[in-house]
Amino acid sequence: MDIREIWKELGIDLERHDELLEALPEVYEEIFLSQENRPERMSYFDEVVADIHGARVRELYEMRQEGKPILGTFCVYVPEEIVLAAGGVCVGLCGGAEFPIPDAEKYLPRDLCPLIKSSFGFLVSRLCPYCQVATVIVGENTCDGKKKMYEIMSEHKDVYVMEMPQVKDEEGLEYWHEQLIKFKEFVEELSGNEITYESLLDAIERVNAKREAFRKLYELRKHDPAPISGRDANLIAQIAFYDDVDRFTEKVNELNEELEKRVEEGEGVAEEAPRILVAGTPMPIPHWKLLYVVESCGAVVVCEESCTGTRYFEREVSTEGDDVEDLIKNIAEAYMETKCAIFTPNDERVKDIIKKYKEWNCDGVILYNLKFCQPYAVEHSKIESRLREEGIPALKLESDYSEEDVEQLKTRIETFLESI
Ligand code: BJ8
Repeated sequence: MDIREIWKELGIDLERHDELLEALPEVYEEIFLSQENRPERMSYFDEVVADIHGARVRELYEMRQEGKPILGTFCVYVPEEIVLAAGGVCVGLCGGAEFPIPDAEKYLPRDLCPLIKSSFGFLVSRLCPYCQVATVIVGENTCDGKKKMYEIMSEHKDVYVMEMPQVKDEEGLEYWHEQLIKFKEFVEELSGNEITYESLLDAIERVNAKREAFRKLYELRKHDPAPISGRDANLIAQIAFYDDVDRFTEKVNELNEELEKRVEEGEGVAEEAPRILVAGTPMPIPHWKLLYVVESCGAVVVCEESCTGTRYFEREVSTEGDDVEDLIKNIAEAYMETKCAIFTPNDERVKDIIKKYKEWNCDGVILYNLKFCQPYAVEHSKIESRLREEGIPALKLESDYSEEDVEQLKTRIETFLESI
């Protein structure tokens, strides 16, 4: 079937969808393809973006036709392993584009995080085939904005919401474990498949392999000069949310082989450039602005402490245990390690940022949050003072998906880079 036929069947607003895709090639050329000395194996990820609503949407559409459930998600707390074990697929739906925000503002307040508005806007404007192909959306009660948005979203699509603990203590872990058991039962009912020890173990191993590939990629970025730019590494993380798990892992491993050679030969993307750690809110596709501006100012981003970065791959799920119960417990424990600002207290995050600053041999930290994201904005004030005490140069930045503040960001970043 022609892809336009698929889009039509999924209820996409074809005219506006054409408009949305029209701008992409030019922006992509400027931000990614114009970079000098890019790893050749970025070509796979370039192809994925060039066909962003094509091949993968077709795959998902066909899976859905076969009766496999497609679960649209908005948070790294939704356990992909459980979905895979039931024969389903997880697709990250976090929106990183400005385009559908006016559609969202018909329902949601303007003073709301752009990630929430963009994600919601894509759904109500019928501009995202991933939203349309999803059998159900899985929300999670993390920040207040998302929590309340899911209530309105459920008027437009089936939504299952996972409850989240707020505190990481034993009770919190127990509560979270119970939520995972409920989620497992929900996914089993949706798919009509029972999750067995074998299917869950296999899913854990596959997702662990994806995380391991990522870990290697980030390890390689510790070298000086960095073998890959920050914007390319971040693009890979963005694609991880919707690509096929096994194919993606293979492609990242292939890229890692090329990067290993680069490291051996002392080849990199930006010699003697200041090395920056960006810590903060996720940067979903196509929110490429911040890393592009930082690198255009002459620095190189070597690590992102974010859910489109280290928070995505750091937790490895243990395969120890004899039954499904044990494995679910392992998933609960591993996922609770995620250092999201919605938890209180979250002191381990500042320690983690300091550790990463040292390990990635950085010259400065940019604490970044999307506008109106209270959990990260508040936490960053505290982290900024801690970094100062440690003598670590830090810059706090806040932005959204618009282009309006690019010049202002440039000025602030340039001044910061001169000071380090
Ligand atoms: S685990 S960071 S993916 S909740 S940026 S929508 S927090 S107002 S995305 Fe997140 Fe899960 Fe945490 Fe990660 Fe709210 Fe902040 Fe917006 Fe955010």
